[in-house]
Amino acid sequence: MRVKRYVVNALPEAVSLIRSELGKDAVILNTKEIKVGGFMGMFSKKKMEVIAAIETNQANPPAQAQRAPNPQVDAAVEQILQSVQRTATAVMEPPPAPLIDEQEKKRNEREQFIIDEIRDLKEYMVTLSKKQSQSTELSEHLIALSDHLAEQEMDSQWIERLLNEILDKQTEEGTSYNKEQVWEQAFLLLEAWLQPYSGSGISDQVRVVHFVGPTGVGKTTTIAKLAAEQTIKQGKKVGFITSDTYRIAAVDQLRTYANILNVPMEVVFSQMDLPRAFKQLEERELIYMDTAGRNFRSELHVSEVNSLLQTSEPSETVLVLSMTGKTRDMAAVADHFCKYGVRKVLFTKLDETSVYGAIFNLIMNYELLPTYMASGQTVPDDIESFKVDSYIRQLLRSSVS
Ligand SMILES: Nc1nc2c(ncn2[C@@H]2O[C@H](COP(=O)(O)OP(=O)(O)OP(=O)(O)O)[C@@H](O)[C@H]2O)c(=O)[nH]1
Ligand SMILES: [Mg+2]
Repeated sequence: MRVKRYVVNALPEAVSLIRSELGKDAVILNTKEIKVGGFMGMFSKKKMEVIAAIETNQANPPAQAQRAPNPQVDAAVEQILQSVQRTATAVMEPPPAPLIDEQEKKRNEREQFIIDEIRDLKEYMVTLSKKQSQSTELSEHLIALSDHLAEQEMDSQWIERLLNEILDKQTEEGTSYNKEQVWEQAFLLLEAWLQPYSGSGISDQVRVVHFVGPTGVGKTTTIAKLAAEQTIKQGKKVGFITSDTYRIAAVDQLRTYANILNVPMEVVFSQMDLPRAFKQLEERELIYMDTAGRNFRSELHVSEVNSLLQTSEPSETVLVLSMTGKTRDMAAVADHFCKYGVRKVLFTKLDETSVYGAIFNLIMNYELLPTYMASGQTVPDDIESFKVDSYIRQLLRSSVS
C-alpha cells in the first residue's frame, strides 16, 4: 500500500492530484484543515490536508478480484486501513517546534513506524488468506473430525484448539492434508497433550489407597480386581478396610471378595475406628480402603468422606468415575475432589458406552492423572492400565451410532 499526503487549498484540487498521481483506484483516508507557515502561531494560512492511499499490487489485481468473500480477510483489510488512517493522521500533525532538522527526524521516524506497521499487517493478512484457502480445501476433513469429536462429547474449546493446530501445521509445511493426514495429525496432537498426565498408575510408594466416587460406579468391584492382581500376580499381602456401612449389603459384598482372595478385612464406622483397623492390618503391605458411594455433587459429602481418608502414613486417593455418568456431573464431582487434593482418577464401565470424550475433558480440565480403565464386570480380568495411545485410538475410531 502506498500512502500520500497532499496539502491543498480545497478538496477538488486534491482529488485531481490524487487521480493523476495515484490513479483512479486510490482512496481518500482522511481530510482535515491545517495551518501552514506563520511565526509562533501568527500569520499562518489555512490549508487542507488530504491523506490518500492506493494498494501497490493494484496493477496486478486478479488474485484480489477473484478472491471469494472472506470476512476474516476483509476485517484485516479494514484493520489496516484504520491503522493507516490513525497513524497517518498522527504523523501529519503540524510540528510544534520551529527546528527543521528535529522535525524532519521525527517525521522520518514516524513514517518508518507506519511502514513497519503496514508491513506487519500485510504479513498478517497473507497468513490469514493462506489459512482461509487451506481451510476451504480441508474443510470437509476438518469438519468430519470436528463433528466426530463433538459426538464424542469433547469440549468445544479443545476441538477448536486441535483444528487450529492442524491448520497451523499445514501452513508451516505449505501443504494441504488429505483425510488420513488430518486424522493422523489429530492422533499425534491429542496424544502429545495427554502424555504429561499418563503413566502414573497407583504409586508403589504408598501403603494405603482410598477409593472414592459416586454411587454404583464400581468402586468395590474395582478394588476386588486390583487386589486380585496384587495378590495373585504380584504376591503382595493385601488388606481391606471398608467404611461403607450405609448400604446393608455393602460390607458383605467386599467380604465376599475378601474371602475369595483370602484377604483380611476391617469395617470402620467412623474416623475413630481407623487406628484400630490399621493396627489389625499392620502386617499387610498394601491396604485398599472402600468408601460409600454418595452424591458427590454435594460438597458436604465430599468433605465427609475426606475426613475418613486421613492416615498417618503415605496414602493415595483414587476417584472412580463411570463412563455411564453424564459429562457435566462427572466434572462437578471431579471439581469437588480436586479441591481436596485428589489427583488420580480411574474410569469404569467403558464397555457400556461408545462416547469417550469425557475422559479427555476431565484429564485436561482438572489435570487429573488417569490410572486404570475398567471395561466389564468380570473380576479380575476387566481392568487395564490407562494407555494414552489406545485411549486416543478408541476416541478417534469410536462410532456413536
Ligand atoms: N459393565 C460394567 N459394569 C461394572 C464395571 N465395574 C463395575 N460394574 C458393575 O457395576 C455395579 C456396581 O458396582 P460396585 O462395585 O458395587 O459399585 P460401587 O461404586 O462400589 O457402588 P456403591 O458402593 O453402591 O457406591 C455392579 O453390578 C458391578 O458389577 C465395569 O467396568 N463395567
Ligand atoms: Mg461399593
